[in-house]
Amino acid sequence: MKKILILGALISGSAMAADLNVKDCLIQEVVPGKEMTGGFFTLENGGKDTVKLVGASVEKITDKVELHEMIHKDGKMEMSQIQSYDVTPGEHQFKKGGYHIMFMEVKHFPKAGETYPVELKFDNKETLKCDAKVLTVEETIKHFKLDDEKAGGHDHDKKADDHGHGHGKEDGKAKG
Ligand SMILES: [Cu+2]
Repeated sequence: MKKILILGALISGSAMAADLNVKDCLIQEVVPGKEMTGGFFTLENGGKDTVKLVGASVEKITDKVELHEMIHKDGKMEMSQIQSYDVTPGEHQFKKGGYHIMFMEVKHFPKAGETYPVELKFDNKETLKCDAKVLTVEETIKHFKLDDEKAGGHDHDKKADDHGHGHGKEDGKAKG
């Protein structure tokens, strides 16, 4: 009888929590020479209240995980750390080139095909867990259909550089 009561308490406890869900968790492989990489996921807030995402952890990869946004600066997209993200009712996609979590000072380098448990932390003390699949940089770009855009950094699709070169060499050095 006591067991049933405890179980009942657990169920009602979680039913009181905000209606939050996480899906499509991904981690991009670390670009060679780097010690940081991004994590992506989709958050669904099925409740009526805004909840703040305040942090994340993936203990196996690093102790240092930041929340990042992308901002326009001098005509370029740059990453910038934020302290929290308002999860308003609805769906929120954290993606390459947009909001993401950033694994800093990576000590264990994740390999494509592996999965790691990611924990997201909210200001109401709730946490959400998901298994994040590791994708190569190319797979990540494909996943977010970023082929035609700069994905915000050095690691964007090489093809984007194929045009735009070859100018500026015509300034009158005609010899002979
Ligand atoms: Cu970042």
